[in-house]
Amino acid sequence: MENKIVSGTIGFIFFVFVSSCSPDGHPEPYGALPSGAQMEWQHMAYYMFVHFGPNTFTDMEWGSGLEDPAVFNPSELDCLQWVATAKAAGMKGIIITAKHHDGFCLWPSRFSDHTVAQSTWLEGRGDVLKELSSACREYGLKFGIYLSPWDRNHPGYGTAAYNRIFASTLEEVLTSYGPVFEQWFDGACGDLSVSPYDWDLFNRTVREHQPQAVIFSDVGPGCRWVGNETGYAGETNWSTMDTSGYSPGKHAPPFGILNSGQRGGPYWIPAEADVSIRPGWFYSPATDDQLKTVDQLMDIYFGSVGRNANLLLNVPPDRRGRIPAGDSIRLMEFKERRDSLFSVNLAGNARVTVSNQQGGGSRKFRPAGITDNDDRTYWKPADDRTTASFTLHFDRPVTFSVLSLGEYIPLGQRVARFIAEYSDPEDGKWQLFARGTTIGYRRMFRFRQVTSEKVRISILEAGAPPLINRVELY
Ligand code: FUL
Repeated sequence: MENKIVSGTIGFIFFVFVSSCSPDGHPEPYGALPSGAQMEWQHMAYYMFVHFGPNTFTDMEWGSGLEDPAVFNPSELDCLQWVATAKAAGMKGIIITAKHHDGFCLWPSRFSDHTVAQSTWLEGRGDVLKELSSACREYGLKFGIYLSPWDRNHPGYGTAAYNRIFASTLEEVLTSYGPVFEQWFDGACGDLSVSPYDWDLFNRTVREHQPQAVIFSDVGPGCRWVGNETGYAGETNWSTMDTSGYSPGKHAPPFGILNSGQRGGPYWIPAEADVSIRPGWFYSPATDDQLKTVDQLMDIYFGSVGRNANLLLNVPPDRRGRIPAGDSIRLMEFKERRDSLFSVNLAGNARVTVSNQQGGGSRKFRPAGITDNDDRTYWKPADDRTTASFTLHFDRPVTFSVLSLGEYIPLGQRVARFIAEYSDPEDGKWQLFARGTTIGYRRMFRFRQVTSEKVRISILEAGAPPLINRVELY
């Protein structure tokens, strides 16, 4: 009896598997593909970076490691306030500098004597990671760790023993504070001539203890640095790359490659754009009046999230251990601007026609998959088509100044060139209003207002039949 149930279950699974692969036009995957964890990460789009530590109190960007741990003494540390701020700002998680280059650990590490335990804060009994991870859980935000391999304090740094010390430190953090969505490895380093970093060991340690964590570095493997600290991905931005022969830091790929990825690269390593709301990464009273404006933040948003990257925006807590009011207000203004811009997606009301469609009468891959606001549905032209177009028809003219497009990336990033046109209300001729190269998970454009009853997107070049699952007009 039990056996029957088991074999019945297997039969069912087999049936589902076979039928989902049956020849009804289900597209073949193309090139490197994202993992489930990378897909979840991609959906997050925008999250907070928090630089906090002795530098907050000494007005430094790179501490020497010789700082007296007593300098770390936030008077009103409140991680709930950080998390509430991030949540209200529309961010989906927080990555904290658990240990920056100065080596100071924001948790009482067993592998260092330069930590919160040696500080004056809460008489050495505090643990920032504990407070932050539990605040994240309470608010439903994801928690991420920045841990600098470069350690200007640790006496073992640069010696053969250091790789094990760093791996143990990593293991300690990754096994003490619950799920970690991203492990951030900084490429900046000191003298490694005696003993280079053992990246395989570091990555293995992450995989062992937090298999779902996306590993960030100059070369991934989970996601990659975008090649600058200004928050901009390339207008061309492939999530694929060939990292063979490269490693984080001094042997990283050229900035241009990091910024644009590589068409046909064998690994899926999407870009993450990191930038600070202030001129520096750490808090300084000198930068209180130098916050990025809402216009600058909007430009960065379109330059990162709008170019197939995730945005990691740094908002450093002050010496009280709170996000200053000015920064918090700026985040809310930025959120309000996005909310009002993206409030009504005009494309949702459009009728869609396509130049070509998967044959066989399949209801899957219908043109409506482009506008139905469902990430899992998409339009697919016939198997032999790598160019195709779709048109949005409106009952009456609509006015818009933003276009957003997206590919169904679980089956690979395909589009290499496209144009967007509207039909001129005067003479019905097609007028170009945007042109681009890659699309990927999301590609957004801003332009001067357009009014029309018809909008046409033409894919002019793709490595395989384009699978478009998103078009939005605002
Ligand atoms: C860099 C570091 O050197 C900066 O201090 C900062 O942490 C930035 C995010 O990464 O490599």
